[in-house]
Amino acid sequence: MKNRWILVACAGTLFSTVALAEEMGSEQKSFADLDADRSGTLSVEEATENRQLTQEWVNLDTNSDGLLEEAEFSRFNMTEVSE
Ligand SMILES: [Ca+2]
Repeated sequence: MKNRWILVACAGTLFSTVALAEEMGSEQKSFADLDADRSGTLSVEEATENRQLTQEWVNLDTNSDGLLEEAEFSRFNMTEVSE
C-alpha cells in the first residue's frame, strides 16, 4: 500500500516535470518560429503560442500597430534573460 503511494507521487512529479519542460520549450521559440506566415511581423494570433509574450504584448508593441516587428520582439528576449 505504501509503495503504491510512492509510485503515485513519482508519477505526479514526472508529469509536472514534463509539463514544465514543454512550457519552457514553447517559451524559447524564436521570432522566425512564431512568424507562421513569414510576414516579418508577429500578429496577436501568432503570439498566442507563447503565453509570456501575450502577457507582455502591450509593453512590447511600442508603436501600437498590433504587430510585433523583430526589433520589438528582441526586447522581449532581453526582458526574459534579465528576469
Ligand atoms: Ca508593433
